[in-house]
Amino acid sequence: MNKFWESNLEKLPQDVREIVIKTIKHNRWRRYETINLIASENVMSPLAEAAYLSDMMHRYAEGKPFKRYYQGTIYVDEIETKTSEFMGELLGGAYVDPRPVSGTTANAAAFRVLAECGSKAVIAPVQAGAHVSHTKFGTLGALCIEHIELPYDEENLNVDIDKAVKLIESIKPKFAVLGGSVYLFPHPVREIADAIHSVGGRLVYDAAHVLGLIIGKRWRNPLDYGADVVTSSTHKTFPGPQGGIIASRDRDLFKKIGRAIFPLFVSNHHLHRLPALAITALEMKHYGELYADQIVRNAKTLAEALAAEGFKVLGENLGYTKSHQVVIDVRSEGGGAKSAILLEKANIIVNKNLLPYDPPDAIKDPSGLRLGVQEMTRFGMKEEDMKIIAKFIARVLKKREDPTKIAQEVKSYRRDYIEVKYCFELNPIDDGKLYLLF
Ligand code: DSN
Repeated sequence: MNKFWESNLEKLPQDVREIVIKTIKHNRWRRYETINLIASENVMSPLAEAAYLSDMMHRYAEGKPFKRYYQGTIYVDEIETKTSEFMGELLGGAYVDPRPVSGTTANAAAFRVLAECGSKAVIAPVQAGAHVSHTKFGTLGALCIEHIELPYDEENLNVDIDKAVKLIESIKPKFAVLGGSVYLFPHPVREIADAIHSVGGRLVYDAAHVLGLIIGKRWRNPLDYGADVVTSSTHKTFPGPQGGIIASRDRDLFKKIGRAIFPLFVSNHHLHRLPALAITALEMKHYGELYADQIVRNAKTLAEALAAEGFKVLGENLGYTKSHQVVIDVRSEGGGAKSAILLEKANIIVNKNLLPYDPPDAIKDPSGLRLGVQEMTRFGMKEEDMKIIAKFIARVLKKREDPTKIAQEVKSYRRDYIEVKYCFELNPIDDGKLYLLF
């Protein structure tokens, strides 16, 4: 606990103090003591974090910049315009709308414009990583658009291109969705774009997990390969504030989707995200390639090191991974649920995950774990650290060492990786005190 809280906590009523203490405990544990391998998370730079905690979090600005339904938005308008410009430039030229408050909201707006209730959409097979919002259980279902999975190619852990093209030609869906939440290798964007365009449909690419890799030029930019719309969140390999964006090079389509974001799916768009997103975009302009390069090298190294420790790592024949993710089968270590809990006791945070061969109802105790290296890379970890992480994991799951003992080792290992890298050096946090931008 820092000095400010040490000397001031007692001044608070008991129930308030409890909440403050739990928040401090969470912050310390997750930011300073654990190795976080949740593939969908990241941290902002201190500067972006300070900008996020701005007065904008209290304000409203429904509508588009300079065409609002509220007064008092002049700086918000200017920052939102710049945010869209910066993100569009990073995506190799695109119109960008930063108003969706999440990737799922971005998907909802795009899907709503591309198809009506009762029509059909094809999606990447769930085994190849489709996100729940792409399915009948999530946003597609809420819009009563029928989801049809593209066929799966077990050998390549990916969409089966030939069968997918035939399926698209026969059912003529309104749109296709690629991209997702658990995928190690790029989906076949060009092939699916050509097929869907030949039947008059559109391709949506959900870049939530790989946005930072795309911007860092370590993953194909789907807009260059025929995607009509990119939806994304802004807080995974792209290390910005939690939120969403929509990008497109088709001005008419972009405008239609903009009219669906507001008023259909978002009223106010959580304005404090905007300066934080703009600052992160500029960080990624300067450091994105270096950062993305280290992420993919770290993921591959972690996969190889886990395999060397005796784990069954998916994608062995394909080089394990080209993304920030590594997926392991832990059936022989007791299953995904048990393994994830054991690792948490050792201060290693992961999530259990269905593997391509799991039945969907195994969701509570699936066979696998999904690991993402983007956050630890952001804190400066390199290939050698990945080998050490693999050893920690093996000691917990294979050698069955006491996880609470390993938790202490993880905590001291983490001490060297507290500062956020790949960002501007100015750090408005001093001795635990955050200097807000007032
Ligand atoms: N559910 C998130 C993930 O962990 O991939 C994405 O929204």
